[in-house]
Amino acid sequence: MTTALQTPFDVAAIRRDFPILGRQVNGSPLIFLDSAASSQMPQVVIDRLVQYQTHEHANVHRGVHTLSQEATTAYEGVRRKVRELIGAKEDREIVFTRGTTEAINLVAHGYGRSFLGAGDEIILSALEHHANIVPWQMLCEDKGCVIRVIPMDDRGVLDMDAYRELLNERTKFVSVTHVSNALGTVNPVGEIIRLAHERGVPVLVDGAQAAPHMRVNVQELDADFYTFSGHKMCGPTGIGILYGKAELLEKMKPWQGGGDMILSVSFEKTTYNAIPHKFEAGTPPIAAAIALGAAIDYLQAIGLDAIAAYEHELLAYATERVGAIPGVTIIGTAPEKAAVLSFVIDGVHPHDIGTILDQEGIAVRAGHHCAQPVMKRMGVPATARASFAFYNTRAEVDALVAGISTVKEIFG
Ligand code: C6P
Repeated sequence: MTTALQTPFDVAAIRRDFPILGRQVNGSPLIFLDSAASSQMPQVVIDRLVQYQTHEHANVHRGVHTLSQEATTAYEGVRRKVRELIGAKEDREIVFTRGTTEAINLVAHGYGRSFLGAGDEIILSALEHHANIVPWQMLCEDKGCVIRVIPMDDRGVLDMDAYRELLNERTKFVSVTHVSNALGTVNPVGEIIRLAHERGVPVLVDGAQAAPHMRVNVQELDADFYTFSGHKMCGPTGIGILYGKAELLEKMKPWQGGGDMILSVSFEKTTYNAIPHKFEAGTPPIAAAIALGAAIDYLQAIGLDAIAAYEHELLAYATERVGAIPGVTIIGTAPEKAAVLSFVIDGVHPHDIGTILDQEGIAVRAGHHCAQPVMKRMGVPATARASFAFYNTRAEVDALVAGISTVKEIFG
């Protein structure tokens, strides 16, 4: 088992922990600049998955036999690790979901359907991923509530004065992203929460692009709900987290019915289990949860503050170099950004940028990034997006710059 080193930030050692970073793509070394879509897994996480599947697999919370008890202990142990990672007060405030999308849908359903009604207003921001728009629209269709949107400026910075004006006696919920996946803007979520709480309005923070890149403390933020995905933070797909304050989770209705979320069932009446199990119907993604625990250990060993500092420096370097290329425009120039560099090249469709870079082994995402309203506001149909993790290097940024030059030559 390898463990990445901390000080000084030893990116070469870290890269050795990720077997995939050693592979070739289209005859060139892989340069993976798509971690915002899904990050790579270090060997320790892969090993933990294999260990569980090989020697420990059993269902949780169901068996008196040893394997089931071991699996339950490991699974519940990850709940504690998540609680520690995000500074939550209690383990029972951590709900395992399939990912951020499911976590937001759970709140829109479990909270929204009980506590929001006709004419009530939900404030979102102009920077949201579709996962933090569509569940609220579905709720509004059914319940007659209304979505209001905090606008942003040309840099991708939210207009906080407009937010203050949007907040009113009809506001019943605020749901905003911590970090924009399309532009990289870091939103002032602490201030957004503080202002909402002055009016007693609960706030959900979509932390999908924040949790992998910075230290998050839900109690310091005073977030009511906080959501993120395992596969963007060196864990596997199929596992995500909903944090919710216990008093809110307790008054919410369960979303799905079935095993684990019940205390007793008869044809006349079902009694629900306590939180968080009330929201975990059916057999959960046990292997993915246990591997997420290994990913959290791995990130904690490096240190989220060290990761944030390293990535900040890398993003500044990439911004300077890519921004200096004639004909290239960076989309999203907020002063506070994390891990994401979106750009367009004059006269070249972003999909062509992505395809040509791929020929050189460079993986970027091209398209609307599941954030079509962001694209519309920025006046572009799509962008190419390089997104960084702590295993990326300046040399990879240089390769991206060279790749962009190739794109420009081809489209000459
Ligand atoms: N963004 C991207 O390439 P899931 O798919 O449930 O793990 O995460 C959804 C999601 C929610 N909010 C934000 C801010 C996100 O960035 C994402 C996922 C990926 O940007 C895939 S579209």
